Amino acid sequence: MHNFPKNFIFGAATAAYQAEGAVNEGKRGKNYWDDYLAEQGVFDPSTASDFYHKYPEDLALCKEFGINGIRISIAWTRIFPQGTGEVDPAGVSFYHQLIDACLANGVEPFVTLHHFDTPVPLFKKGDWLSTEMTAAYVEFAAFCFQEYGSKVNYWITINEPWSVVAGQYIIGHFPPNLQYDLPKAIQSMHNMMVAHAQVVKKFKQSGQSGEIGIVHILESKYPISNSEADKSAALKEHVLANQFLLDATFKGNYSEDTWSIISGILAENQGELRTTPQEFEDLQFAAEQIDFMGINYYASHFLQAYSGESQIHHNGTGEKGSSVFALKGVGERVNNPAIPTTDWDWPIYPQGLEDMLVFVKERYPNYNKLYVTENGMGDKDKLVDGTVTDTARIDYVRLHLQAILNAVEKGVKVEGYFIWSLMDVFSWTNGYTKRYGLFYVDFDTQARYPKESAYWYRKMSQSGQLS
Ligand code: BGP
Repeated sequence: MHNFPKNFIFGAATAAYQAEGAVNEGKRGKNYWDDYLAEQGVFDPSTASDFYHKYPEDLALCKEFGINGIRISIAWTRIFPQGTGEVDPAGVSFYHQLIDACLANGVEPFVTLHHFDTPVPLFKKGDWLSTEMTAAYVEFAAFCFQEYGSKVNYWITINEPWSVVAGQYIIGHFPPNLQYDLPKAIQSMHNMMVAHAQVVKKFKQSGQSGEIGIVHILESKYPISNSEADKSAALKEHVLANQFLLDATFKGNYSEDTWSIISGILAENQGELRTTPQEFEDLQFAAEQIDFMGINYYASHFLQAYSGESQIHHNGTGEKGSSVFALKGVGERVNNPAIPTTDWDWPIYPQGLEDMLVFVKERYPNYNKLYVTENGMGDKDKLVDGTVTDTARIDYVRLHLQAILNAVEKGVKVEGYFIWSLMDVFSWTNGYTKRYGLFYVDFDTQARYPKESAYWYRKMSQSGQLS
């Protein structure tokens, strides 16, 4: 099958902090990346792709290249510089203009309320581990619904809870840079799901028009051998990174099989999960009311059993083969020689996307519909004669779109695809050398150049067929 479903969205994704730059415009407050990155002094996110000023040009490119959907996120600290309290009218008006420009160009905005960018005052209170954070987030969301609700048809509550906690509490490359703290990671995921649920409730109870969903990164996990021990390692990482969040999303609770693995991981890591009955009521409500889920998919993992202490090395430089990821009480990710990897050691495995889409349909029959809200290939692109010959990226995207069409043929409802990313953007832990865009950005001049992939994407979107 090569035909996309009718009205399929051929989109592209961005996130505020990675694209906008302009960190000193208006009264914008800091999120937790600003001081951390400044102290490190390795990457400067202050200009990024200058989307704050260049969005008219970027949206004109969308129109020209057949891109009819865009993921944007609202930077919380442009609206509430301190996370709560005083509102900055300049920030409020910026997002009106941005959303209006999307609509004027025929590009449907999918608007994310939290994409890795907690305001500093709330970060200091404990981020998603604190109840103040949840309360403030619900207020911020309600403000956005009120302000932009008449023109936004698709809202996303939170981007990738798993990546947030993996970065903050397991890998340690997101502030507060803790490592191997699985209990904090699990608690924070639960709290994020409760916050998501409260926002869904607010949205639905306010009689708002439009749809609301959440975006999860979902990477399939496979045992590297048929041994029971390796199978168990793969299952544990799957439950930790995928199923725990999916159960909360669609069941509104943690099923017995999920809970037995999560409680085992908590016990091995001397932790416990605190929950309240009210939280499960909210989760239940949201599970029944959620309109869609976005899946971000880049890679899958192969696992073997592991009995040592946790050990991780994050490959943030593109030095192939340098990654280590082993978690106490879970398992160890290993290289599968049959599967190619990117320079950042991400296994390229489209079958993992098809398997995941089918898994969601089968385990959660109430899922309603899905979008692939991020997928793409980070590479060390070279601009030659005004373009980039990014054949590897086209191959990567083609294979993943085929995997989506295979899943559609198996009855999974997938209504759109958003390539990560629209243009080259700032990568949180890899800086500017890991490029994903359909449009190359010269970060010195901020000029945009369509890559070969942009022309290929246009052909596909215009024909509605995978070529
Ligand atoms: C996702 C995030 C994006 C983006 C992407 C690529 O997890 O939602 O914000 O960064 O991954 O990741 P990276 O930039 O680390 O290569």
